[in-house]
Amino acid sequence: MNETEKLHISIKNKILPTKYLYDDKGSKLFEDICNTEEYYLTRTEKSIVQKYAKDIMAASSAEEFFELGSGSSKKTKILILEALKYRKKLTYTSFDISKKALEMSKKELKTISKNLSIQLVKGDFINDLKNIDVGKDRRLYLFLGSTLGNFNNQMAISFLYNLSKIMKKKDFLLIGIDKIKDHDVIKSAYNDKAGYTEKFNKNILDVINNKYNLDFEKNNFTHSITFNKSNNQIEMYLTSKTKQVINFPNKEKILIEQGDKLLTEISRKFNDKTIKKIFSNSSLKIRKTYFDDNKYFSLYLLNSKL
Ligand code: AVJ
Repeated sequence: MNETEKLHISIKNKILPTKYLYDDKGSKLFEDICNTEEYYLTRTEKSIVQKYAKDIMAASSAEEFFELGSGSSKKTKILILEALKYRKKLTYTSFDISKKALEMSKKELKTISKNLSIQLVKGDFINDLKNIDVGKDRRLYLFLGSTLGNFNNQMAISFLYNLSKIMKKKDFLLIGIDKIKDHDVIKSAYNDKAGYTEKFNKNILDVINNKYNLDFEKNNFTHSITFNKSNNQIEMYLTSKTKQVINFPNKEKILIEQGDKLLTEISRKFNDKTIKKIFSNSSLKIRKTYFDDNKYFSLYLLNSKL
């Protein structure tokens, strides 16, 4: 099956592939979301990193960093600065699907120190992880921002298990996880008043239009969010304002009814039990857990059991 056929089936099932949210424009918009008052995740995670940077670096004694889905690397910068207090040399690799994110990362880090060497790798962490160079040094993998929340249980486990397989005995993984909390607090994080989340969500249509030569019209959709209580997840949708037809280059058509909701992203929220189960099913062992006073967000430092 080719890519267009896959996308066709996906749209018929009312799902738009989440990865298309993160093109260059989307990565920039996500950065804007992180700076909104409503989006508590980034600043909370940053405060935990700040508070425990020394402990994280002492526990992992990392000789190099490898960040998955790094975005702008602002939080990782704190850890890099901590590591450079004790190390003469450090390599940082940023692995991201967007060239813009890699550039933002480079811009953030290039002036830190001549002892830091920066590598940029463009890739999709579901498909390209198996091809990365695992290195010889003690590596700290970083997977921050609760990006794991984008994956359903099965995908989360297979992703983390694959990571566990490539981790050497002495390597660590630092992962950021958003926790279950007041549902209104969660919902407003995905519905900021300034409208960055709305722009971010609708941008997926431009990305798909360009890539697949389709004719989605942004103005025919509204941004909508629900909190699915049985799965403890935010679901982000584009809801159709009208009955409309999407035309494919091969002349196939998809009919979309008024009120139809196209799912663009899930963002799961975890409790200790649900996340621990995922880690143990992925052959990962928790070494340290860090959190903020409100217990809004957690960082876990893990080893591979394989
Ligand atoms: C980058 C996947 C962690 O799920 O909170 C923010 C993406 N989507 N607002 C999240 C996102 C809408 C974000 N992650």
